[in-house]
Amino acid sequence: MSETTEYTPPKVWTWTKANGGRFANTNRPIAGPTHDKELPVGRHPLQLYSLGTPNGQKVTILLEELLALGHSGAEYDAWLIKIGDGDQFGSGFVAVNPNSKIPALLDVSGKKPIRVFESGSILTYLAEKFGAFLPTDPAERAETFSWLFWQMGSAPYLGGGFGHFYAYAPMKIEYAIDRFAMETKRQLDVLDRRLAETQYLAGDAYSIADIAVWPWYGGLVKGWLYEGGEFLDVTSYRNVVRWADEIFARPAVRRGRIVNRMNGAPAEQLRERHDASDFDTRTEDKLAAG
Ligand SMILES: N[C@@H](CCC(=O)N[C@@H](CS)C(=O)NCC(=O)O)C(=O)O
Repeated sequence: MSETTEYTPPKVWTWTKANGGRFANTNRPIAGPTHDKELPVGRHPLQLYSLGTPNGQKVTILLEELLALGHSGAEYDAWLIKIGDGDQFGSGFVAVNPNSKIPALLDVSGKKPIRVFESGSILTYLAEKFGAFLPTDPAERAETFSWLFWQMGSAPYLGGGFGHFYAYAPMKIEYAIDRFAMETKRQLDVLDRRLAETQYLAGDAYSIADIAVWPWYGGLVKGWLYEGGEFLDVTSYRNVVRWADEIFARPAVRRGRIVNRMNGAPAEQLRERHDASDFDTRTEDKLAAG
C-alpha cells in the first residue's frame, strides 16, 4: 500500500485549516448563509437554481421531458448557481435549500411559492404534479421509488467517494481509492444485472428512476465522469452501456444535460435557460457531439 502521512486525530476536531483539494474554498463545517443575496425570479411557473452537474442535470432532463410531452406548466427559468464561488451560501438560496446544495426549485405557480430541495424530492414533486414518468400501478411505482432511492443512497459513494479520491483529493490514497472503486464497481454490477432483465430500471417504462440514475452511472459508462472509465473498466457493463445509449438518444435528455453547465465544449453549455428558444443556437448535431 502507498505511503500516506501519519495522522493522529485530536480529541476534538477544530476547523483550523482548509482541507485542500478542489472544493477547499467552499467546504465548511457549519450551515446557514454566509452573505445576503436575493435570488432572481423569472416569468415562468418554475424557478430552478442549479448547476449542470449530474445532480443538476436530473431536474433539467425531467423538465425538458415534461415540456416535450406538452406540459406547458413545466416551463422554467434555470438560474446558474456557481458553487465554486459560494452562491449556495447566499441568503436567498439557503431559504430555498437550507442544505446549501444544488439543485433547488421554487414553484411559483400557486398562491404561495413552494420550495423543493434534494434532487430526488424535486423529481418526485414534478412527476406527481404533472402525472408523468411515475407509474400509477403500485408494483411499478414501488420499483420506481426503489431505484430512485437507490440512486440517492448510492451516488455519494461514486461522487463523494470514488470521484473525490480518484480525481479531486490533493493526494492519492490507495486505501480510499480501492475502497470506493470496489463499491462503485459493485453498484455498476447491480445496475448491469437489473438492466439485463428489463429495458429500464423500473421495468418497461422510462421513469424518474432512469432520469435520476443516468447522469451519474450513464455518465460514468459514457466516460464523462472523472476520466475513471478505463480504471473501472466501465465498458464491460454492457447492459448499462446499452441503457445509457438509449437514454442519450432522447432529444429532451440532450437538451436537459446542457442546461446550467459550466464545463465541456461551448455547444454543450447553456449557462442559463429562460426560454425554449435558448437552445436554438445549438443544433442537434452539436448536441450529439457529446
Ligand atoms: N443529495 C443532494 C446532493 C446535492 C449535491 O451534492 N449538490 C452539489 C453539487 S453536485 C453541491 O451543491 N455542492 C455544493 C457544496 O457542497 O457546497 C441532491 O441529490 O440534491
